[in-house]
Amino acid sequence: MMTLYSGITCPFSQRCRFVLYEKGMDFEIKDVDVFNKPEDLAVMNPYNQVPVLVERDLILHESNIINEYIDERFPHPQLMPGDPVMRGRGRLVLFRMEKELFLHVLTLENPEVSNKEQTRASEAIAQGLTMLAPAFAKNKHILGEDFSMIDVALAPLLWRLDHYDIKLGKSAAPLLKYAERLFQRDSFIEALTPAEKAMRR
Ligand SMILES: N[C@@H](CCC(=O)N[C@@H](CS)C(=O)NCC(=O)O)C(=O)O
Repeated sequence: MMTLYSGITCPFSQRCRFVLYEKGMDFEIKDVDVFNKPEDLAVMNPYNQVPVLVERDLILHESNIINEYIDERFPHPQLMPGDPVMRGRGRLVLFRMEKELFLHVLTLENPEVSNKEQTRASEAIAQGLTMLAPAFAKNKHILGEDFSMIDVALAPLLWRLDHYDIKLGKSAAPLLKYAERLFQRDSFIEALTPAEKAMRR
């Protein structure tokens, strides 16, 4: 059985919980308080961070790497595109998402950065999301019609917009509608921790 070491408010851990519940197989989630980390976390992950996935003698870290492993190990429903061209495009979108959005999420998750840096990070995210928004007037999901791993990767940020005090203008309406669709998935709801549920009322 797979065990996920997961931060109770960690957006990267939420990605992995979301995929585990999408797949619907047996797994165990061990809640980790990132401000009081268990000693063995540093043994499992040289960066001493969650999420970490353990399955027998395999230990993985990095949310997108963990999620691709789960997707290949349990192929139904398949979350990375089956077609190599679309899969390549999907990986590129994941890469850009990390560089252009989640780099700033890391700033917002870091309690040691100044208010000025936090504001700059929120503004950069707002700008990035606003650029993405018009595509959702046409497309149901990031890669088009089908829900995929790329939607999984973005969802925890969309869930935290109020929590991070990220303000979006009217032109982001299609993105917010898309977000509401994601939030209605059973797997998304099941994967939320009580602390994450409290982020949105
Ligand atoms: N790039 C990593 C980011 C993981 C990450 O930043 N985890 C944070 C919690 S959200 C953490 O463990 N922080 C504790 C620390 O860095 O000491 C991923 O995608 O898994």
